[in-house]
Amino acid sequence: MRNARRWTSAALAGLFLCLGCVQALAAPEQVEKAIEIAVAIAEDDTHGYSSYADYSRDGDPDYDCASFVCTAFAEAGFDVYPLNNVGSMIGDFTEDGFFYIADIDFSTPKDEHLELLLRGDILLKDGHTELYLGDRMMVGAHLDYDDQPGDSQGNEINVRSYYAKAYDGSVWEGVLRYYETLPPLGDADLDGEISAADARYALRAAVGLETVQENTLRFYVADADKNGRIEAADARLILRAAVGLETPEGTITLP
Ligand SMILES: [Ca+2]
Ligand SMILES: [Ca+2]
Ligand SMILES: [Ca+2]
Ligand SMILES: [Ca+2]
Repeated sequence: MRNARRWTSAALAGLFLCLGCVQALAAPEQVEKAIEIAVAIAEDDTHGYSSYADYSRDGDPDYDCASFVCTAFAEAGFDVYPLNNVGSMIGDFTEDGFFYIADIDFSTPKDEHLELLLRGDILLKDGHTELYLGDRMMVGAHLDYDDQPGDSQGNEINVRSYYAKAYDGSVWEGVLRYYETLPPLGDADLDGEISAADARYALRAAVGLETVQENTLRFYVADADKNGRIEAADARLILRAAVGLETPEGTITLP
């Protein structure tokens, strides 16, 4: 036990040095297309915010938060309904290759939870959604500020700096993320590659500093030895895999 603890703190100390080596990879090509469409809508101020009815938020000329994000993904070729409400997005998107990831703790400081976000993640909470762009930026449709169609002040739909906590104190609850291929076994931070950051995440989960719900994508990949628990042994296996000493056996198995 003492040895395990010593290994744990030594590994954590070493791994902290490695943070920052993993950053803003490009999203899958089709997600990049959705980002491009979303940013173009945001920059075209003939489009503003409206949420009253489907005909007023269908992009002619205005959108609400959900129709803005969903239209961008629909126009990029995803089989999703452009006029979803926030409440119907998870069901619709997870039928088309997206995973809903609900175990990121958005109440932690930004520096901690931003490590777990990827460019192209769709941020969700009850009643609101925005699209994360990486590098602490996001794009979304917020509010109708000028009380008329369009975005005369340029702040109704725009690219802005990332926030976790809204004025009402609520934080994001999860993200919808698209994978062209499932993340490899051991990829505990779900960014598609095995690195020391994954070992760090698994280790934090093993000692209770991160909560990983069972039957989630992250649980399956973090349990690198596939024994049904996330423990220091998984972190050790992932760390060895990150430096090429071994490969976690097999693939993840979804329920
Ligand atoms: Ca705008
Ligand atoms: Ca307006
Ligand atoms: Ca990773
Ligand atoms: Ca395990």
